[in-house]
Amino acid sequence: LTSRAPSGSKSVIIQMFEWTWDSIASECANFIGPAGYGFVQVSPPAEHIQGSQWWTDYQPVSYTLTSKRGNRSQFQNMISKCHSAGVKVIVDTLFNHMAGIESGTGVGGSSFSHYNYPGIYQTQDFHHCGLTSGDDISNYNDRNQVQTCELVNLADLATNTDYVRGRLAQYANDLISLGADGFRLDAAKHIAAGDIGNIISRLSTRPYITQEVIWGSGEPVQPSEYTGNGDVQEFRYTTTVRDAFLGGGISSLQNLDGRGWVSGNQANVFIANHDTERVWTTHIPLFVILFSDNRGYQNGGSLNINSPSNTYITAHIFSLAHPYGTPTVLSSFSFSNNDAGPPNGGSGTCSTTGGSGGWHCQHRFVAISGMVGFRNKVGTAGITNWVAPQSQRIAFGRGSLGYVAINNVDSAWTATFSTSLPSGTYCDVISGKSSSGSCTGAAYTVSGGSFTATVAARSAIAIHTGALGSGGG
Ligand code: LAG
Ligand code: CA
Repeated sequence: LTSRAPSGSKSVIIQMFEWTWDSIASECANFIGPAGYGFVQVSPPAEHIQGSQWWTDYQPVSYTLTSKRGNRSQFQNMISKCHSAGVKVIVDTLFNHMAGIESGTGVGGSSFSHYNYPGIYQTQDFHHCGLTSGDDISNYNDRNQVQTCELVNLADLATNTDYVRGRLAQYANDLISLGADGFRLDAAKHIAAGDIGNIISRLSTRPYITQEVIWGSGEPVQPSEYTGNGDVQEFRYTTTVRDAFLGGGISSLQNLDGRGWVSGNQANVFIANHDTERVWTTHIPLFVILFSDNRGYQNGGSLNINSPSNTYITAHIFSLAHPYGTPTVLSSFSFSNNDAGPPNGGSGTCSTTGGSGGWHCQHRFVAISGMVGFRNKVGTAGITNWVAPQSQRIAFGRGSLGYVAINNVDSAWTATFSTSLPSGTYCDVISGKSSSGSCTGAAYTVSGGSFTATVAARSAIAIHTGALGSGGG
């Protein structure tokens, strides 16, 4: 029904969290396009409440395209610049709700109050679930509460009505008219899957759709209900990969289909997003990870840039090497409190291979951008030559196109790996790249179906046929 991220070339998404439209336009041209990323996912563009916190964006007050990230013409210019660089644009979109605060004026000057958005929505256009005090969701085991009560007091749109469906489709069609290629549907779990299906049936194109449906143990609303609409963000992947890298063992990650998760070709996956990175800021004792299912972390938590032993990086390498799901890489900023907005007024800045001025620019990390080239090259090739000599050491090929080894222990791993890669010299894309036929980092020579390498402690190596160490190969 919906168009999907291409499963072969250029399928990797970057979540450009809080980047302004002008700064994304520049970054598409300067780095993102040339590096081979397929998509940027941009923060919500609709007019929202005022405030310095990042989360003002999740409280829309009108569908005027004026946000902290720029105006309509800047938004359109960003899409056109990204398209020129070969990068598609996914827009974070709020179909579930409007603002939660009682009244005010949005960043574009629109006045509003709770349940009254002049010219757009009035009281009758919202669910007033009448099931809980204050109409707030309190019990995730009650489907009606989850989908018709209010998520943290956010005015819950009556997405079961023709008018609201039509108005949301009109907004999405406006974004499509400006070139939007896809939508991340915020809080999709809080909208009946059929309501989403109706809204997207009204769209003028078949955009890429990824739906935020956070799985919760025993809950009635399941991610599988949403696959008819498009991709689903599979949060069980995020927590499973976290737990494996932090102690459970990465050898358990070979087969990710067949676990009851949405299938890999319907999953959008990430090591962290903007919600989960905000929870896990200190080292959590191992016993908590292993023996507590109810960790109390918002959205289940995840690895983040402060995770121990380089696991944030090695987990990204795994995510980009493994065929399960369409991967999103979060590109975010450092913060000392969970509410803080981005540095530099949201104008993103990077150094050559990382961040600057408070921005992380994870998408520029050598290991991550190198693995984007790997993923683009290996396409849909299956896992081959999987070995896991220890629970925290894995290596595998992707057909005869690529090979990766991940060493998640504190000592170096020297081994001879069997591979179906053709004989030749390959550049390790974790430590460098291929430049004019030579490697800026390590190089490995495959001969007669094997190669020997030393994988440093808490690190990885990756080689593929798109990054050769000499002109031959
Ligand atoms: C999402 N996915 O379902 C977003 O990924 C997540 O970032 C959003 O929460 C949430 N759903 C609503 O779109 C964020 C912040 C919340 C914030 C909310 C609205 O994590 O903390 O709530 O955006 O701005 C804030 C206050 C609440 C208050 C609410 C309404 O923290 O205390 O009740 O605003 O005024
Ligand atoms: Ca709802």
